[in-house]
Amino acid sequence: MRAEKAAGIRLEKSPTVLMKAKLLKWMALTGFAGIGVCQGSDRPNIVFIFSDDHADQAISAYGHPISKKAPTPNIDRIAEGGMRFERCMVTSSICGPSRAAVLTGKYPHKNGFYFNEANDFDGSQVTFPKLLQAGGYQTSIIGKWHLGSEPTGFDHWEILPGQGVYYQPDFWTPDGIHIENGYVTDVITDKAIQWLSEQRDTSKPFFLMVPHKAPHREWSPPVKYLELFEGVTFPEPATLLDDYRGRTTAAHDQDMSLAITFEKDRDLKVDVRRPGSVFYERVYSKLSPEQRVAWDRNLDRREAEYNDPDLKGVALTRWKYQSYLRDYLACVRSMDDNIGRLLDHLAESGLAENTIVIYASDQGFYLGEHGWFDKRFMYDESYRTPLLIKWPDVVEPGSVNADLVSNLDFAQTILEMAQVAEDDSMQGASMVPILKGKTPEDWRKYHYYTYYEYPGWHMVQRHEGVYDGRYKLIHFYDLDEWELIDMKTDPHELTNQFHSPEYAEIKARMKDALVKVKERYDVPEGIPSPRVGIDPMRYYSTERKLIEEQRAQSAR
Ligand code: SGN
Ligand code: CA
Repeated sequence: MRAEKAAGIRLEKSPTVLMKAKLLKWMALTGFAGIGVCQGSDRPNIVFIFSDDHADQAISAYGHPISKKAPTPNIDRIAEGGMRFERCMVTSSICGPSRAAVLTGKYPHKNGFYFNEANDFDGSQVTFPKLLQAGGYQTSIIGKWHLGSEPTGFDHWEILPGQGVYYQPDFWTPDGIHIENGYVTDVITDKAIQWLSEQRDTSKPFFLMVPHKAPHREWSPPVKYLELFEGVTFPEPATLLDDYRGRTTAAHDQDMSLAITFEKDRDLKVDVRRPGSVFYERVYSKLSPEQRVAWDRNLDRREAEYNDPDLKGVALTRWKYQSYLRDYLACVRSMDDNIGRLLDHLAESGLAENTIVIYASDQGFYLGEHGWFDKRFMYDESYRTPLLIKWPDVVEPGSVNADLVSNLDFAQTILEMAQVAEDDSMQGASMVPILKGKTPEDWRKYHYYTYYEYPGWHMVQRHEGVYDGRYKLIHFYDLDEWELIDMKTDPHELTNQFHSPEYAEIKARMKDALVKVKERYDVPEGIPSPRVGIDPMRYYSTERKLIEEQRAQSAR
């Protein structure tokens, strides 16, 4: 069996695990009772591991130079045993809207969730977990939720309130909120394994969603990985020092650059051992005495480096980039370890053979490309999200797909995997034929993107756009500025071809495509900005706020 072989790559390493798995398989085949290997159903179990802000540049299965220095062997196991998607495009590159799209299979104008923390997700609407439940699945979610309202459609839920924290995290459950000792990625994984082994109803197939906080800002690694990448120099992206020449006002005026936005007492973790610093409030004040000793050593080193008088200008930006990647990738490493633990548990318990494993992030992320961190823009690094699916005996191990798929498709895909009917209101399509190696003739040729959160964190203008796998048309409609990008000749997205005569025909085709996709998804014209009247100053970073204040003063 193909998938067994893939699982065997790991199993071979441990003869006990192998024996245990074989025994469990025999018990399941012979109907030996009481072991919980999907009795009562031949439908697959589904484990959906969902991370936060994990760029595919930081997954070694995707082969990017950064990941060569910080490999992810366990996430790669999912790719090796299944399909790796190269063009999974998000509906909106931001947490809440992405999660709402995943649950409902709909764009924001249909599910009502336009931007983070704006409103609570309307949990009374149809979601795929509810349909799974009605279809006989047991459903569970353990980890980040970030949709405000209480989860619906889950038999079991333990979620991080809001963004969650890295150390000693709170968990919100139907019984209230309580604190757990430990590092968030470890705790989520412990809970997921515990649910699988002790709490679930073994008479039913299950759907388990494991959404991690990592590697979200403020990128705080566990103590054991604080020094993991000390002395490692990560390759810089070609556009680290991008000057946005030729691009729209939106690219110039964002507040998400390493040079300006990256905050000293939050992101650089310098001068943070005092109440009032963001890092103190969110991380340092939560550390146990032993954890504090390790962090103090690490913080001393950062401060010494930062205080070098020669560290300024471009050298400082470069140093920030290295510091950022060390933290980000150490969080990824711990997540990868934990994903390995979860995969091992599935193998050891005999569940792996009948369990589909999906790995995705809520969106991609900038790892220094265009001089940025964060996401939001329709440029590739944040518009794309990683997607890996291992489906034993169905998906060809090690396969790669480049169709335009989307987080919009996850709901219908999971429902078809579970043989549960989709809801007519869903706007995506099931990827099951693609997973079986046959892309339907009428698969989407154009993907529609939309982003609404302005003013807001990082000050990215509202925009929408359409992408055909090569050309990308972006409209910053509040500014009425357009960008047309040719990803083939300009993979770093540095040249706006919107006004180039040689692109006139392509521009016309893409404009027409934008009108058509909007018709198809029933997007109303001129959705009013949901954030009118919000003071942008509230969202500017410390340094950018100073710049804005100086600007305002000299204009007076
Ligand atoms: C927080 C972060 C932002 C980030 C948003 C959205 N600020 O507000 O940097 O863009 O979350 O992230 S922080 O001070 O909390 O670090 S998302 O993943 O939830 O969309
Ligand atoms: Ca996110």
